[in-house]
This record gives sequence, structure tokens and C-alpha cells, in this order.
Amino acid sequence: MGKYYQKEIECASREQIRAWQDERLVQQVRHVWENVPYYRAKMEEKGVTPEDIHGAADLNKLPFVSKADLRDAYPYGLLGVPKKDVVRIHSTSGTTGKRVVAYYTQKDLDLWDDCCARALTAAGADETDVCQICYGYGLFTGGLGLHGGSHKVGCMTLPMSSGNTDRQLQFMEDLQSTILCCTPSYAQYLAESIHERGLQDRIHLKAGIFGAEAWSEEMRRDIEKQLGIRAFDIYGLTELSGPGVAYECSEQHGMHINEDHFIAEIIDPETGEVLPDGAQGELVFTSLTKQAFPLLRYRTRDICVLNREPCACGRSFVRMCKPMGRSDDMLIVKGVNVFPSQIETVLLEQGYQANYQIIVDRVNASDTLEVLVEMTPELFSDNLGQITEQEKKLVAALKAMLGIYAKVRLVTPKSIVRSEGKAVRVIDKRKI
Ligand code: DLL
Repeated sequence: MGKYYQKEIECASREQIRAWQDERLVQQVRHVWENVPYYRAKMEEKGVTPEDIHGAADLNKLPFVSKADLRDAYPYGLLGVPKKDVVRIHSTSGTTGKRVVAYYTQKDLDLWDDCCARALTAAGADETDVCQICYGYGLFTGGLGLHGGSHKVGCMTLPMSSGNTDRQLQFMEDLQSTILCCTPSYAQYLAESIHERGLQDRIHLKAGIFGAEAWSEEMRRDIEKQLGIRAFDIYGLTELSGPGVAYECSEQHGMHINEDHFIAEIIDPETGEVLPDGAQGELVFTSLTKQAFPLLRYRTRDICVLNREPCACGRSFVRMCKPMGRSDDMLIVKGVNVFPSQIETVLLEQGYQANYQIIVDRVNASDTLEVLVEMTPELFSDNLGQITEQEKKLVAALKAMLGIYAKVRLVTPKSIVRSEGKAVRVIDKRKI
């Protein structure tokens, strides 16, 4: 294990972790009360003061923060330190409304780098590795987040940023990159390009750290096979720093949440009620150590389950499952909840790749769901006569998974636009 394996923290006893959380929560609530008038007003409205918070057991006395609060308080309303102490910002891509801007002190950046270094180490990285980072650099947190982690681990760091696939492959081959960091959809595109160019034998990758968007177990297996690597998941969001809130270990069975920095809760997204361990619901995070942007009980909208079983890797941090989608990504089609990840699972199980697009529309006051799926090259070249049969098979498999009819259209290989960052899978024409 690389020198950045923080065993005494990552494998601490549950009592020790709880003690850190209790102490840090009390300090953090005091910090927010004194320095963030916006949140103090929310606490006052709920009739709670710092004196009421003695540890993590009192967490549910505190009000939630949602994306709407971030928009209301934009740009500086949730800042926890004087502006002169902020050294960096990041921001979400924000497709609707105002962007979310998050702030960092130098200490915030150091702790974030630590979290990303833990993720890289858990994926097997050490100072002998060449780490190629193809997450976007800039306002998006992916590039600079993993960059900081890679420096801490001592890897030779290639700050490639996203896009320019020719250049990515040239560096990957010439500098013999061993660790690849990018979105899973871009990893898949890189794999496709490597095979097309017959470069398989000249690639030295051993592991990939993929996140920022939902991806299924089937997609993991596909990427691992295509690239000959182990593919690890990493989770995070701008509001809480960025990647590295949670990371997978060698067991590849859930992502360990950095519980010395964050407390995770699962709530019912409708009622806000805290749900017991093992229940599926919306993930809520309290950041315990952030100075500049200290969010308490932030509602992520990600639907998830927490697992407190001990992990064979020895880490004692709680694990989160792969998010099953965002509550605001969930489509409601004919009254039925549909997550794009369910559709992806079916496609990959049936031997297709994760190149698809979901189109939802309303025709004659009734919802329609259509899935465009790229044919495999074999199907395209050899068996054109079988297309309708294949489409029928997919319709049946989707019906079994979703409970509703989805029209399936097989389209020619490579006709669906590839993404260099987060893939856009859904076109909901009802909203256009
Ligand atoms: O996507 C941070 C990140 C960068 C994570 C690189 C991992 C790797 P945002 O752009 O603010 O931040 O988007 C956060 O992306 O609430 C989830 O819905 C989704 N997301 C992030 N990681 C995963 C993952 C970055 N591993 C939002 N699986 C989150 C599924 C993910 N969804």
C-alpha cells in the first residue's frame, strides 16, 4: 500500500470515528453560527442554537440545506470565512438557474487533496505510478481535485484535462500511464479508440478511477475487460469539495465515505425523515472540517443505501452503494419512476455497450419512452435481418426491468455522440 494509506484514520475503531465526529460537529456548528448569518437564521427559525448540539446524535435537530438555499445565498451568503482567506473557487456546470459556487481556504484544499490521495491509494497507486488525469481542469472539480491527490501520493501527474483523444492516447502510450482518471463514459470512449487503432499492446494502464456520473456494474466489467485494468468508483460533489467524498477500495463493493470529514445520513426525500441503516433514500452530508464553505445537512438529491458491515479491506469507514441516480434525474414516465441506470443495466446485460440515448416525449397527452441503442459492429455487419428480432428482445427485457413499454431503435455504430466529460443520456422533450 502506498505511503498515503492513512491506516490509523481509515481503519480507526467506530468509537474513535464517532468521537471525531462528535467533537468536530460541535465546533463546526459553532463556526457556522458565528460566521454564516444565512444558516444562523435557518437555525433560529427552527429554534435551535449551538448549545443544543452535543454530538452527532443531535444532528437531526439541525435544518437541511438544499440547492435552493445555495441559489438564494449566491454568491457569498454561505461563505464561512473573510474573503481574504479564500484561495480558490470551483463551480458546478449548472444547467438550470444560477451556478453553484464553492469556496476553499488553503486548509480546505489540503484536506481535499488528502481525500483524493486516499482514493488513489485505495486503487493501488503509489509514487511509482504515472497518473493521467483527463477530468476537466478549471471550474469543474474533477481535474484539480485528483491532480492534488496525485501530487500527494507522489505519482508522476499528467494534467491532460478532458478532450483531444489523439493527444491523450499519445501520452498514454509514450509516457506509459498506469492510472487513468476520467468519467466512465470517457474511459469507454478511450477504450474504443485504443481498440480501433490496435494500441492494446502498447498501453500500460493498471487501474482507473472513474466517477462524476452514474455507471453500472456491467459498465465496470466492460471497461475492465476492454482496458485490462481494475476500474474503481469515486464519488463527490462540488458543494462538499469535489471528488473524494467517498472512494472504492480493492474489494470494489461500495465506496468508503471519508467519515473524519463528513457525516452521511439517508433521508426520505419526500418527508425529510432520517431512515435506518440499509434503507434506500436521499444522501445528506454534513461537512465537519471545511472552513470556507461549511455545509450542514446538505441534501445531495443522490439516491443511495449505506452499508455499515465491516469491509474485508480493513477500512472502518461506512460504505455507500453506487448512487442509483439522482432524485432530480429520475424520470416519471406514465406515472412510473425510471432511472437511466436501470436502462443501462439492461443494455449491457444484453451485450450492448453504454452508448444510448433516452428520449421522453408526450404524444396525445400520453408519455412516450424511446431508447436509441447503438448496434454492436457484429450485428451491424453480419445480421442486418435480425434487427427487428433484437429490438423485440430489448423491448421485453426493458419491460421486465421498468414495468412499462419502451420503444427501442437500434442505430448504426458510432452514431450517438461521445462525451469527453459527463455524458448526456436523457432528452426530455416534455420540458423543452
Ligand atoms: O462530479 C465531482 C466528481 C468529479 C466526482 C470527479 C467524481 C469524480 P459535480 O459536478 O458537482 O461534482 O456533480 C456532483 O455528480 O451529486 C452525483 O449526482 C454525481 N456523481 C458524482 N460522482 C458519482 C459517482 C462531481 N461515482 C454529482 N456515481 C453528484 C454516480 C456521481 N454519480
